[in-house]
Amino acid sequence: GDGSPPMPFPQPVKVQEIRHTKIFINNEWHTSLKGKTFQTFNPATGVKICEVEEADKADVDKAVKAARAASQRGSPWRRMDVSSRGRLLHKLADLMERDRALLATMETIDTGKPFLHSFFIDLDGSIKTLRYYAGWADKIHGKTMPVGKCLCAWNFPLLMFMWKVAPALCCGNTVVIKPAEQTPLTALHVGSLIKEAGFPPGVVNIVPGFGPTAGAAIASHMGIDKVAFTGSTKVGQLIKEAAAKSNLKRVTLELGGKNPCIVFADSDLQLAVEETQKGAFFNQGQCCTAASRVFVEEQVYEEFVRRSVESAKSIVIGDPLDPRTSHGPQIDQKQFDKILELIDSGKKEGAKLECGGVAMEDTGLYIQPAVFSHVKDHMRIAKEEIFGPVQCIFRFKSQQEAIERANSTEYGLASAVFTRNLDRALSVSAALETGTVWVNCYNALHAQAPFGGYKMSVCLPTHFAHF
Ligand code: TXE
Repeated sequence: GDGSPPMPFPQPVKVQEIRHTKIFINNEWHTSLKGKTFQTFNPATGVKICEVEEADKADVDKAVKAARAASQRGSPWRRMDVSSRGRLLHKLADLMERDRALLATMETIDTGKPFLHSFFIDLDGSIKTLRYYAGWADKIHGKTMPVGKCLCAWNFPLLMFMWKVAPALCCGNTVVIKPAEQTPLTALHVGSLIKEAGFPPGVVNIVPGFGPTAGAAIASHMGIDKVAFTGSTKVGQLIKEAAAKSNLKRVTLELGGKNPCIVFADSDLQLAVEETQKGAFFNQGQCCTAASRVFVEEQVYEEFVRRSVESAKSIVIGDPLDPRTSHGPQIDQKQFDKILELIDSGKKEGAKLECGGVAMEDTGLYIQPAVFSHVKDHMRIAKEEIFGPVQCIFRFKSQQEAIERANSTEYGLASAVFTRNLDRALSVSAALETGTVWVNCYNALHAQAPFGGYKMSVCLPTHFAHF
């Protein structure tokens, strides 16, 4: 080295007590009108973290009233000049940087994702998203929509929050946001930072609660002009239906994926093995962009499978707060059971389970990363979104065949091509029906780049990438 001491790793902080567990409306903390609470658990231990106030329809109404009032003509938020709006977003980003280790620790405790991932990926992405949109605040001319509502998934709680809230605020909207019931904690902490940053009351309101109650109230609310949602395709359909049946509010949906990678024999094989596997197993496989179908050209198929198995076996599974851990537990029992059931279906339908795919014996919802070879297109594991650490490897003969099979899905979110031939990279990229195509890499996401897709993966009526 250059003689300087090694960079210390960031460390998780000791969380004695979760301070913010209530409904956030008008920059104040409220108890639920029905007097209900729900529990949130640490998926690595199964231990309850705390109780959170549960918002229902009446609490959503209250939040919408606050958001409406905050966007009235003449309100502080409406009168604020656009560069001050940008400065507020930067201020919030500064506060998140100050609390970065705490937020990363809370995210890890609530989701089970490894601490260093929370710190370097989720927090980095959230802060950069805020700064990116802070820069847009004084450069947008045209119409804005007064009240937006957002519903978020549990796989990237903080990042999804920022993807939705930052562009909405940058345009001068007010929002009501419902975090996923599994992971409300970081959103509520950010509520306290929003107040500290100096956003006027009612600009951001946070209603922790469940889908069929609080979520459905949002989707069908007459006082909301726009809804943005990340979650399952099934619930996405319900939301668009509820929006249509109520006030035709605008809808942005970010739904599932069954994302293909095509690995040609002329690729850097080791790079392809590493990137596709990172794509399959990152965040315990709980990514809408998960690389769940890997098509490998027949000449290198056996070697690719051999190296993928070797690589899967070297993954460090363990306590997500331990910085050495690269793979944590699944989010909850429902997802855990769904994944194991799909793995079982893969074995029954004749795919070869090369390694992993079994639950770990200790406590916690751990599943050993699974590699399936000899997967056929008709199998359930080839068609359904698994949302778990399962890599499916297929064999192909010709480029045309690989493209057709990659595209034959109802989804169209992301894909990747691995080849050293630039002409081929360009022509295959153009032929793949997905919003993003990565070339010789995977999951390269940036606040500055749009994120969208084809078919049943997304529904994006605005030019903004996320909101
Ligand atoms: O999702 P839900 P779940 C996929 C993934 C996963 C499956 C099920 O395949 O295995 O979905 O996960 C809210 N009206 N993804 O059950 O139910 C709910 O409260 C309004 C992909 O967790 O879609 C939560 O905030 N809202 C995905 C959010 O929807 C409702 C991320 C997601 O829950 C609602 C997550 C209703 N009727 C799951 N019902 C991705 N694209 O990354 C539920 N919700």
